Amino acid sequence: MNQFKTIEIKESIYKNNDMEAEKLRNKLKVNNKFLLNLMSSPGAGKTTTLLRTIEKLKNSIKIGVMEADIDSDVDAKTISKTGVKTIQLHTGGMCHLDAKMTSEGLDNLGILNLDLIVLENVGNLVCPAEFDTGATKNAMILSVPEGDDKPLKYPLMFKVSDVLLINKIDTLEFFDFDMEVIYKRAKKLNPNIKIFPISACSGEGIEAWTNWLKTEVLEIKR
Ligand SMILES: Nc1nc2c(ncn2[C@@H]2O[C@H](COP(=O)(O)OP(=O)(O)OP(=O)(O)O)[C@@H](O)[C@H]2O)c(=O)[nH]1
Ligand SMILES: [Mg+2]
Repeated sequence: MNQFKTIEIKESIYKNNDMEAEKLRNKLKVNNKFLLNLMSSPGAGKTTTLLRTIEKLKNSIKIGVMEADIDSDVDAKTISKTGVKTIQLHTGGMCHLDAKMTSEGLDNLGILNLDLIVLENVGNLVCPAEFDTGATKNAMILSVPEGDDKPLKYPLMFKVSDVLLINKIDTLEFFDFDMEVIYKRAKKLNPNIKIFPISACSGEGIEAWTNWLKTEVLEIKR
């Protein structure tokens, strides 16, 4: 039997998403909960990075995960094996989550005993950038095979993200991907963006990323 629930969530008809998102962010802060919205194109490595992150942090931080997908529960199955509280959200065809949908997901997950909740958003570099989920921080993953031109093509995603994880650096030798160029392009769009080059497969760079995340999660409790 599956260790997680699956919830069908509908697009909210609530127009004022920004207001709703701000309300959720404040509620999370008051309750000392940190919600990380993890975004990327399909296959950039959200689930693999999450597995590494859970492995590093689960002994010191209580983690819960919401897996959002149009359909399927492949990722929820993978994540639930780590033993962290997991829920699958089906968006019914929608390519993003808004604040109301996120809030509904959190209610179903049950966050009373959690410090960090990670939302693995639907794989897409466009729609999730347009809808504030109410998360404490937004993190995006760009993987090396996708190319260093992505800030030029999908600037909003880089603008709304607090963190950029450059994943699959173990493949750098096979691709024409310029690290210096990607830093320049991302920082031009968002001077405050934190950048961590990682390989979710080899584990390279994961320590710096999880140290940053842990500090942020503990900070919200102060
Ligand atoms: N070489 C290499 N492959 C990776 C790395 N991280 C992930 N992958 C591979 O990339 C593929 C996609 O990884 P996922 O973690 O499923 O990506 P995702 O972003 O969760 O995908 P969706 O949920 O479908 O959007 C898998 O075959 C992973 O093994 C990495 O650091 N290096
Ligand atoms: Mg995934």
